[in-house]
Amino acid sequence: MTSLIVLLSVILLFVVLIQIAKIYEIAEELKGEEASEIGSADSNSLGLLIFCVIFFACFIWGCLYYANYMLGYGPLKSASAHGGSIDSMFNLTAFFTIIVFVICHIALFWFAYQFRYRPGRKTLFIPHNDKLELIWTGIPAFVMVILVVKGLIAWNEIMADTKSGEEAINIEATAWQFAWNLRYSGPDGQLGVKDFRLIKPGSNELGQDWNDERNLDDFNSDELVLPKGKKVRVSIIARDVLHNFYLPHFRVKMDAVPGIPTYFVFTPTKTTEEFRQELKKYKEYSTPSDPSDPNSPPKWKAFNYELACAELCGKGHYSMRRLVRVVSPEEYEKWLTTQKSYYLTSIRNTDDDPFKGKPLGVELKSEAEKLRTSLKKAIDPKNTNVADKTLNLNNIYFETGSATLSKESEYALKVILDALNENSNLKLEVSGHTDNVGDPASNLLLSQQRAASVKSFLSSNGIEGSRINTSGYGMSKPIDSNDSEEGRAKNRRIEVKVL
Ligand SMILES: [Cu+2]
Repeated sequence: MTSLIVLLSVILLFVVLIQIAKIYEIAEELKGEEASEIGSADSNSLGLLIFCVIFFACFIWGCLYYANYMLGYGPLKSASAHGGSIDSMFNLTAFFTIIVFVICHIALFWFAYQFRYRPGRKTLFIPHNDKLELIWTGIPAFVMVILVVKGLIAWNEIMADTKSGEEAINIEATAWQFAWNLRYSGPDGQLGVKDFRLIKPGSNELGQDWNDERNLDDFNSDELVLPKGKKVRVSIIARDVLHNFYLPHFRVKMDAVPGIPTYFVFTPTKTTEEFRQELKKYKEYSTPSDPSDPNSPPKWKAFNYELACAELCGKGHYSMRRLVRVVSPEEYEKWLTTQKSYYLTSIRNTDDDPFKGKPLGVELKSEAEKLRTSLKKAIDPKNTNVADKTLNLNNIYFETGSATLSKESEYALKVILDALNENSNLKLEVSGHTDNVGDPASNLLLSQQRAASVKSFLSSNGIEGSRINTSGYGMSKPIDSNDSEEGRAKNRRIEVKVL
């Protein structure tokens, strides 16, 4: 029924329109052709003129109304060191094009009005004019040259890569449908190598080669955290289709191409908090961030920098948004200490780990640092806590069943050696312990020999023998149960005691 009424209404509307057109035609015939043409030319050209005025009024209003929402204006000034030159390029281009835009439109509408139809008025026909040709080719060419030269200078400046040895934060952004993987280089400052053949969904999304030591400290982060005032180099790559690494507030935008790594170097100049304070000054950003909830925090407070994929890479494209947080260098250092290497947390000692069951340089180094701290505490004469005076050197390794020190032990031994060299009054007791596997008498002998090995290492590095006592306790002083492999491993140990 409803659709029948709609159909009838549409038919009726057509009939009415046809009738109106007929009435108009008859009225025009009565007026005479000439007068009617003059009349319609007058009203049309006046209409165009009014349209022109309204058009420019809307244009100016739009510019003013949206100024504080546009990148580069109001509070949205660039938050990176190079961003200013992109903004000034944009403004320069806008300056020239707006001049042409305004002149062209005023001329277009004014000509339509000025030269509207009049009986006997003839069109002026100019077949060729060298001067005109020269003007309208020469001026745009000149302006183009200015824009291109200025643009090239800015481009070369912005795209300058970091020099080798230059300090920069190295990050890799890998895009796929529909996510980003953000990999930081870790303490060594270098990203480890990858091979697409090593990609293993779920455990090795990037195809990192664990045999490359630079990979071992790399870590991943959901959020892009950057320090203010430090150079950041992002290498950008995609795994499937074209994506685009876009940080609008930093004027960073670069395609992520499968198979061809691209990069961008930039320096953030405003922390997230500083940018929020900038926004706070503008009334546009004082309204609730959630329009449906008047009690939600204002827009400036809810603001975050963001990373977007600026390539229409598929239907889940919008979900590639990531938050970006710029903090002070101190806060960044603090954040770094909370980040865990992907290898150490997810790969270490699994079947994918080429170093499974073997001690690792990075681990030994960090253990040695811990030992250095606790040894300092043990040596401190003000510290009278007896428990602090005995240290378990859990990074001393011997060849199985023998007293020969293996190379990995050097990290821990070096710490002991340093302490003895720095504190000439320091005397130590080195004691060996074993688990309960095997014959007690030979275990006792082994523990004594192992303690002696440590002493001889220290002596061979210039430490007087009288400063080090050694003893072996065999299996008599376990610190854990001997029923599990883990417990037995803990019981096989070397201890030092500050005397
Ligand atoms: Cu994408």
